[in-house]
Order: sequence, then structure tokens, then C-alpha cells
Amino acid sequence: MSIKEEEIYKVVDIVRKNRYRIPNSYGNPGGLIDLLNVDKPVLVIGDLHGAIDNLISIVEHEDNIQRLKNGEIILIIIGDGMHNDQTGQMREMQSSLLVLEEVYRLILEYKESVLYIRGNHDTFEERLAKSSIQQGLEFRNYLLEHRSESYIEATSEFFDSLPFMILGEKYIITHAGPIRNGASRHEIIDIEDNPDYVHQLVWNRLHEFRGTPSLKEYDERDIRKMIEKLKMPDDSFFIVGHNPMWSTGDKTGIWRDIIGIKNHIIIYTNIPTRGPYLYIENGTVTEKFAIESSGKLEGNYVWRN
Ligand SMILES: [Mn+2]
Repeated sequence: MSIKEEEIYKVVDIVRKNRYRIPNSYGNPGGLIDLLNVDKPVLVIGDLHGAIDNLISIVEHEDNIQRLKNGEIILIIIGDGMHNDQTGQMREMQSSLLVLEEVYRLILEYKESVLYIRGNHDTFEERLAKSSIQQGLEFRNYLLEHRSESYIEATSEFFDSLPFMILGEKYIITHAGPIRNGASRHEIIDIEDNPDYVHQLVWNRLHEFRGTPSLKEYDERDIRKMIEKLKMPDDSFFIVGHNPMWSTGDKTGIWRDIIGIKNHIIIYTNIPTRGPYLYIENGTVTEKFAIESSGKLEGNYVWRN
């Protein structure tokens, strides 16, 4: 069953009025979701890029559905649900639509317990291109064929309604990386005033090698500044997606303490992975995999800050 436009507008309404969202100075929904005083575990799913099987497997993993129904846990999707990122598959848009509509269903069903933050792919903009394929435009054309112009408009509203950052007990979650030299809580709430900050939160990348960072890159100092300006505990987890570290040889989709930056975690849940996600409870982050394999990764890995 496909989703109707009026249902998408219901989703937009739920997202904008989410009770954990702080209104900005103009009374509009702000850029920040505040879970600091919310005593519930959260699940964190990384960039899906069309990995519908991963999304469904994670929601159905262990007792997640029951706990979502009971309002006991919060499901966080870190952005970039759409746009297949596999070589040779970047024009394949069916998986994008499957993920998009599953996200809509989840929000309609579990309301404010499902949080989707904005990634750089959550747009129809023509400027968005991967390997010179304009995936925003391609997805728009796919929807024009399989849905309608008004469906695209409603989905555009959905993209524009999304928040950019989530703060919880000892964790900060955003799509791509910290703002260079940090930003305050107030600046994140009022982020609609600052297109550069919006751009940085969805596009920044970790500076991995020696030399001068480019304007798109962040390093450990930016994370520390961000934590300090947000007045979060020094040992907070800083969790992002966007920049998978396949070059490290680790193919799980979860990288922690990346290049020695303590408690910096990248999570990426795209098609070839086994449904990796994070389970955060009382300052403890546990790695989970929703899809079993015969490989050597068994069970869950726990670490504590
Ligand atoms: Mn991204």
C-alpha cells in the first residue's frame, strides 16, 4: 500500500510538533531534539541509502516493536535513508521509495517515538550528485512516474521539516559531523538563521590525514568545542553517519573511537551491511546487528564511557 499525500502531511505535522523539539526564537520548530531528561533507551540507525531489509530487520529485531508500541524506546534514523550508494546502482530508485514510505509508516504508527534527522541526501536538489549522478533529481523523476507531483511536494515539506541534532544523556547525534569550532544549543535551535551551520551538519567530513583540513573537514578539536559549547559532559559520545570508514578494513558499519578520537562513533547501515545499529541506555552504547550471518561477528559488543 502506497502512502497518500494527506498521510505525508500528517507525518510533517508529527515531526514539526514533536514534543522533544524545542521551538526556535520565531516560534517555529527548531533544529534541536532534546532527550536530555527523557529516561528511555534509544536505537540509532545509520545511513540506509535504500537498505529496506536492514530497516525492517532492525525494527523487528529482539523486542524492538513491542517496546516501540509500549512507548518504552525511541528510534532514531540518522538521515540519508534514500539513494542507493552501491557502485552501478546509483540510479536504482525503487529501494529509496520503499525506505521513504517505511519511514512514513513508522512515524504514523509510533509518532514522536520515531526521529529522523536530516542528511545531505534528504532533498530533491539538482546540485546533489554522487559519481556525477544527480540522485535528488533522479528520485524526483522516479516519484513523478510512480507517484505524483503533489506527492513530491509533500515529501519536500517532509525534508524541510526535519531537525538536525539530538542531545541525550551523554550523547550527541547529527548526520555528518560537528560544526567547525562548535556552536551553542541556542544556535542549533535557531539554525534556520544560519545556512552555513545547516550545510556543515549535513556535509562535514572527518579530517583523516595529516595536513591542513579542507573547509568541509572537521577534526577532534571541533568535536571538543561542540561538546563544550553545548555544555555536554566531556566524555559524551559524538555519533554521526555520512562518512563510512571502509578503508579501515572494518566492514561492520560501526566505527568507534575513530582515528583515536575517544567516543566518536560513525554508524552506517547501508545495503551490504548486516543491519548494524546502536542501542544506548544509561550512558552505555551497545552495538547490535539485526541480520544474523555465519561470519565471525557473534552477539553484541558493549562498551562504556
Ligand atoms: Mn550523508
